[in-house]
This record gives sequence, structure tokens and C-alpha cells, in this order.
Amino acid sequence: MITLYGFGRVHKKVIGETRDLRVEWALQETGLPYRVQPLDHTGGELDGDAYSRISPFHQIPVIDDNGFVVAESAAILLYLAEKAGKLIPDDVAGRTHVTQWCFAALATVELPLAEIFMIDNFGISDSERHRAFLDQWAGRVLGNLERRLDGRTWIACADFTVADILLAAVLREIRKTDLIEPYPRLKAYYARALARPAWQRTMAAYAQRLGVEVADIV
Ligand SMILES: N[C@@H](CCC(=O)N[C@@H](CS)C(=O)NCC(=O)O)C(=O)O
Repeated sequence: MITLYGFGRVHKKVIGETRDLRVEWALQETGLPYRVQPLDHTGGELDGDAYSRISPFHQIPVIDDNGFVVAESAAILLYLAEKAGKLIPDDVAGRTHVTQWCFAALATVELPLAEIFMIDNFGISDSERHRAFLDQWAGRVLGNLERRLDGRTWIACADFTVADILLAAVLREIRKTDLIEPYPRLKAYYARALARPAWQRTMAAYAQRLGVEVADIV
């Protein structure tokens, strides 16, 4: 049985935004049996000795698969796909493309989008110049995703993969902005990903765990 270390209590500003969501989504998609171990972030549980032993940066998510521990959301998703034999192709070329797009989602796309999220939700900068730079950077990244999606349903392969989970989760960080508006293919892609029943189940389970309504976190 896989244990997912996820949030049980966390600052209300980030409920619905946390990276345990993408792992639970992959678990729901694969059908692998799992349980969630909810941690109390506000009570300092991520900094305690027990969690220090399994989480390199005192962060969520981490999974423990019968003693095999994996941290970092992209690594976890690739592991789950390999284990389940789902959400990743069988051949080396296909798997490499999925890995490529997992890296792209986190190392290329998420950089400006996460910073925009931090500014909008936590006010980490009030520099208009900084924000304009980030909007321009995000536009470059999103425009290239639009180009990639020409004639494609999913980002890495013909079928839905863990790279799509990561990319959709990252795009979700800017859902309260209008940055995606100029890109119809990307908008449709994002909507297609979030329409998946496994994502709906994930949101329902997460909302129940955190004691909120799904409507408050979409
Ligand atoms: N690169 C990591 C980032 C993990 C991360 O940022 N986790 C956040 C929640 S989304 C966290 O645990 N924050 C609490 C803290 O840093 O104290 C991943 O992709 O898994």
C-alpha cells in the first residue's frame, strides 16, 4: 500500500493549491491502492524529526511505498506511472518524451507561473516592472505551449500521461489571471485535463481532507 504524505492542515490561503493534489490525481488515474497521511503544516509537523527523515526539504508531497520513499512531485509521478504501467508509454522514446515534458512543466513553465502566483496571493513584490517582466516571460512559455498543441490532444504523446498531470497542475497556478486567454488550444487542453473524472475525485477527496467545499478551491 502506498502512503501519500499530504496536507491535513495548512494556511487557508494555499488550500487548493498544494502539490499533493497532483500526486493524488496520478494515484486516482492509475488505480493504485493508497492512503493519505495528513500532516499539520500549521502545527510544524513538516519540521519534526519523523518527517525530516523522509522529506529532503521538509516539504509535501512524499510517498512511501512499503518502505520505498520518493520525494519531488515529478519523480513521484514518474515512479507511479512506471509502477502501474499506465500514464507512460512502454518504449524508451515515448518514456523519454514524457520525462522531457515533466521537466518542461516544472523547470520551464512553472518558473514564471509560480512567481506570478506568489505575487498575486502573497504580495511578495509590488514592483510593476517585475510583474510586467513575468507576464512577458509567461507569455513566451504559454505561446510555445500553444504552438506545441497544434494538432495534439496531449502534451507528450497521443495518450494522456503523467506529463499532462504536471502541466495542467502548473497551468492551474494562473487560473485566476487572464494569461491563458490568448491561447485557445492551451485553454482547451487545460479544460480537457481538468474534466477527467480522476481529477474530480481528487478534488473531492482533497476538499474533504482539508475541510472545505470543492466550489471554494476550483
Ligand atoms: N519541488 C517540490 C516542491 C514541493 C513544495 O513546494 N511543497 C510545498 C507545498 S506545495 C510545501 O511543502 N510547502 C511547505 C513548506 O515549504 O514549508 C515538488 O515538486 O514536490
